[in-house]
Amino acid sequence: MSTPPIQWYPGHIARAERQLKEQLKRVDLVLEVLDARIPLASHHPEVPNWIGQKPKVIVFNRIDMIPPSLCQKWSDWFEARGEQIYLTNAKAGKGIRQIIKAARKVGETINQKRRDRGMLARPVRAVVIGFPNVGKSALINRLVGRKAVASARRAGVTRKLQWVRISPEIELLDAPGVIPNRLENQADALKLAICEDIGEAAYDNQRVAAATVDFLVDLNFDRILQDRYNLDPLTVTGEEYLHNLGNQQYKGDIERAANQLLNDFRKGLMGSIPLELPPIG
Ligand SMILES: Nc1nc2c(ncn2[C@@H]2O[C@H](COP(=O)(O)OP(=O)(O)OP(=O)(O)O)[C@@H](O)[C@H]2O)c(=O)[nH]1
Ligand SMILES: [Mg+2]
Repeated sequence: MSTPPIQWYPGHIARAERQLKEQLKRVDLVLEVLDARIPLASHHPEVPNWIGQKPKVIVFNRIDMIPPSLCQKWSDWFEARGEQIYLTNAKAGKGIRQIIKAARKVGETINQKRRDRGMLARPVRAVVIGFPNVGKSALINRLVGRKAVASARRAGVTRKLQWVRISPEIELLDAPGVIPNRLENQADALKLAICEDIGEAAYDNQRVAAATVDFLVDLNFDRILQDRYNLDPLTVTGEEYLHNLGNQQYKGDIERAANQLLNDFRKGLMGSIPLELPPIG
């Protein structure tokens, strides 16, 4: 393929990763936020190495963007691997109480140990980590119950690490999104681009929009495209589909067609569409 691979590792992410590793020494608990549409591609492969033996809570966010039946399937899939996921919609504030409960439990264990050693109790310190734009800051705002940190529809909103006290018992660290310095798997990189979980400087809109069409066809969502744009995706490639859409609706402006298609997907206007399903076996 003539287009260059998707790579994105800007300076602010490299800096964030260094600071995050530094801060990790001071935290008791890690909340790892995944994008429910792509929970495997949005898992940072270095997380287990970074956190070692510290307790981790997997926050499975954006559940409103996939079908409810699939949430259960993912829960079962993770459980079969010995991991529990916490289902959340950080935008609407769903699933928040369970996370507070889990954090409090970790705090109680720590403080029991401290008291046994004659030390004073202290708040449990949790860090929220994950890829850019998965909803880390939105989650923090919901946990705190007010708009304490910036959250917006763009990868790279949070630039600095910031502590927020959510109660006398719990302190949270908001971190910028971190991604691997090389995106080895380009299919995963495309999914991240489609879901806007990496910065738009990393990719070509038209290529990512064409890939969206290909993913939707592969996952048997061709009807959605047919109904929305009145064009059948089954007989053409994603690239051809995008060109046809541009010619039919945007006077040959393919970039506009690409932006429209990506926007429709990202805003959920095509419905609740997952780009990954639990692997079988
Ligand atoms: N539909 C939906 N939108 C969400 C959810 N959680 C967060 N969002 C939206 O996703 C966008 C990104 O949220 P942020 O909280 O800024 O994400 P972040 O992970 O902090 O992003 P960076 O700071 O850029 O790394 C915002 O527009 C949120 O409102 C969710 O569960 N469902
Ligand atoms: Mg943020």
